[in-house]
Amino acid sequence: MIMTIENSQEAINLENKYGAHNYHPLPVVLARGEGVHVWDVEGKKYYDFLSAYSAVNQGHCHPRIVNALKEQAETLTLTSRAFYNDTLGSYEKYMSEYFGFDKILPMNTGAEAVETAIKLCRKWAYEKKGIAENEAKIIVCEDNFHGRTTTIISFSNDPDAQKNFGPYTPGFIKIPHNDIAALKAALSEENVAGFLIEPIQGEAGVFVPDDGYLAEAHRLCTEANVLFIADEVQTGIARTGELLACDYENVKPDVLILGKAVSGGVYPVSAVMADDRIMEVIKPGQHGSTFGGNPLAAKVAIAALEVVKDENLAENAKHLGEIFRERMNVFIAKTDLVNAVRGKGLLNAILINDTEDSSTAWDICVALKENGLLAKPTHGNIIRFAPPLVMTEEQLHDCCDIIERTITAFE
Ligand code: IF1
Repeated sequence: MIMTIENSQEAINLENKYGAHNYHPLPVVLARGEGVHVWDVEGKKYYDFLSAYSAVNQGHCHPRIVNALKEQAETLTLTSRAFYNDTLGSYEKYMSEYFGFDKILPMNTGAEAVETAIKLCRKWAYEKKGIAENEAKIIVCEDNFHGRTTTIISFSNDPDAQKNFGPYTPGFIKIPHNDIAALKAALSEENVAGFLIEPIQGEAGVFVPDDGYLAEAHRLCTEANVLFIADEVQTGIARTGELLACDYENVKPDVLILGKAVSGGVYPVSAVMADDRIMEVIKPGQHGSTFGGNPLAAKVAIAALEVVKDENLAENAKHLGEIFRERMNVFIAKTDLVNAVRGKGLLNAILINDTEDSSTAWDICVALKENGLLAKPTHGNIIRFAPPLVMTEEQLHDCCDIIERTITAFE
């Protein structure tokens, strides 16, 4: 029997009783979303300043994307890859041309796409670079977040993500993000196959590397015949003010990983993009997924990416991001509670002036919720701010007013 939720507390109680406790959500129960706004069960309206961790860049329930879903849902939802269908080829062509690669390997979640990229890199290393089988090493960055599968958490240094999930997958070398000397040293090691990097580290706290870092890292990888693998699951799809964060430095990754806003948050869609010289190592039966590239995903993703282009979301994110950081810096000069703001486009974070283990950042987010804006701390004293990219300048100023007013009340 399906229960109708009468009030927020009822929903919270149900999740507490029947759901694994693998999250600690902010105490708000959402019932509807439209554009930059969401409403809770009691009908209270909020600005969404998290965008489902950058999956809803196009705004909640974008009509063009929802209509694409509806139309395809009444036509053909899933065939599996045991047969061809009339949407996959056009989707693959669309994605290859949109991002400038020869081919796509379509998957569903970001972690699956990261796992796919790791397998692709290793296979390329053995079959093209000539590294001895099972000896391939992939360089990763400390404080990375690439998902929650067993192999991915094997190279995490976040105890919460890793502890008691062993034994761990070997074959990874950890170096600090934004450190060229460390990358040079790692590239001189034996059997290096790839370098997997988030152009901006999201979960770690929106760490933007120095200008030129990505271009130099990519150059060094090319020189060492090592694949530069960009995880743009969170930074991609116009979030940072360019279509991809790598675009700021004209870096074309050897392997590009996409997810989240590829579908505008309407359906799980992820993808790995690469040119033939790499993608051709995958032969029939060597990788796949029941839902990978299904007709629903294909039509939803095309609509979501058309919206990114037609509504100039990258330009808007770049423009509003500059306004946001400017307003925060003026505010920071007037308050002791915030140390810094950092980010690119509309992927930003503020640093609360308190100890890592203090609850101030959390308490501020609860107060922001009371004042009609939803955001959540990443780690400790860092609050990530990532509104949908369809926000207007007026709405952004309204949100900055709420943020400043709320934090000031904490002084
Ligand atoms: C959660 C974090 C963000 C990602 C990058 C791959 C994935 C993610 C750069 C995996 C996913 C999500 C996961 C979600 C919360 C969110 C998150 F806080 F976990 F770290 F955004 F920063 N690469 N990030 O950011 O994609 O399998 O989730 O589709 O697990 O709570 P996924």
